[in-house]
Amino acid sequence: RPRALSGIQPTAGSFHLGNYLGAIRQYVALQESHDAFYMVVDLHAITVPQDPAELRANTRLAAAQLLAAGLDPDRCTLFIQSHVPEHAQLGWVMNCITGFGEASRMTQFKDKSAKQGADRATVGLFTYPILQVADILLYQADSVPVGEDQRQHIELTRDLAERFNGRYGHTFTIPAPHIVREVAKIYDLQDPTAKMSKSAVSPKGLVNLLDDPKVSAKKFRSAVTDTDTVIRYDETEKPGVSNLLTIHSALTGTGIPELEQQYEGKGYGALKTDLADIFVEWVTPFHERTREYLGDPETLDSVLAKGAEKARAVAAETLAAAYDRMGLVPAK
Ligand code: AQP
Repeated sequence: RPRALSGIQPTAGSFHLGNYLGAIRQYVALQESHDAFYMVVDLHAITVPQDPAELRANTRLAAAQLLAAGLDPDRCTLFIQSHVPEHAQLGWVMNCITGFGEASRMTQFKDKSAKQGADRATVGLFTYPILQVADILLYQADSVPVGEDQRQHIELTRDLAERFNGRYGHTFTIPAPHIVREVAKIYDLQDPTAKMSKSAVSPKGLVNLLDDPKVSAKKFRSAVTDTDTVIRYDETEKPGVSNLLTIHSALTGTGIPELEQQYEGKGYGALKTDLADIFVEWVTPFHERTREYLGDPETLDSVLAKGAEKARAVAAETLAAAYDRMGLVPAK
């Protein structure tokens, strides 16, 4: 079976709807066809300041949400990144074959450091895409399910894998991004030209999965649309309506043309109210399942421990091969 690998940050506590539709749903689907590895990337979370107690709690919460979303420990390997030390080790190797200019071109760093202020951004934040390269290459991943915002990092991964293979002989599988076009970028409900993001300007545009469903329903009902009245998919002219149609279609499985027909002659209010209801219906059992996993720390720990063991076996083999090819003397 081909391999799939992806990671998600525990930073915000709750995942948001963009994370779910853009990435996590694809994690769940790929369990069926791939030998899949998924991790909570706590080492990426510490590239920005974190409160230790919150990070600890959010890491477990992230794992619980992934299970609640449908990851099945019998069909995939779920683990915490820092439990597999090879990530940091191969990350260093990758740092050493990346050009400074090349790393400087990563747009996510530019955006995130601009938000924090250039002086406050850490070197860790700067090199985080390179750690991500190591995350992917360690597992010889063929496919990396991510949202559109990660495309550039997957390109970097491919470049570095090819560079390493070219210099030292074939060591790494060249991965491809698995980006599902329809849901690759879910937009902010208040600013439908901006990506839905945990660092949104206004919390009103961000739908957190673990918020009180009533609060989220209200956000859908007050989503920004336009001054027209026709419900039609048009990303350029009608970004707000198009985003709502995308979310509706993803949650119900109804195609967008069918939705356009269904809402012909109806106002935006109907679409927003329906979507609020659809979301609440979907998210309520998700809350229950998350609570169940959190309430059973023994099971959660055991899933994560088994996952780390399986992940380490693969990661250690890849790291040893990379070290050897580069000329590092193996320890006796
Ligand atoms: N709006 C989105 N639409 C589709 N996919 C998205 N992803 C994030 N936002 C959207 C995808 O979710 C996965 C996990 O993301 P992450 O852990 O890297 O978190 P992030 O990208 O830092 O999330 P945010 O909310 O976008 O954070 P900030 O505000 O810090 O940039 C990834 O596969 C990502 O593509």
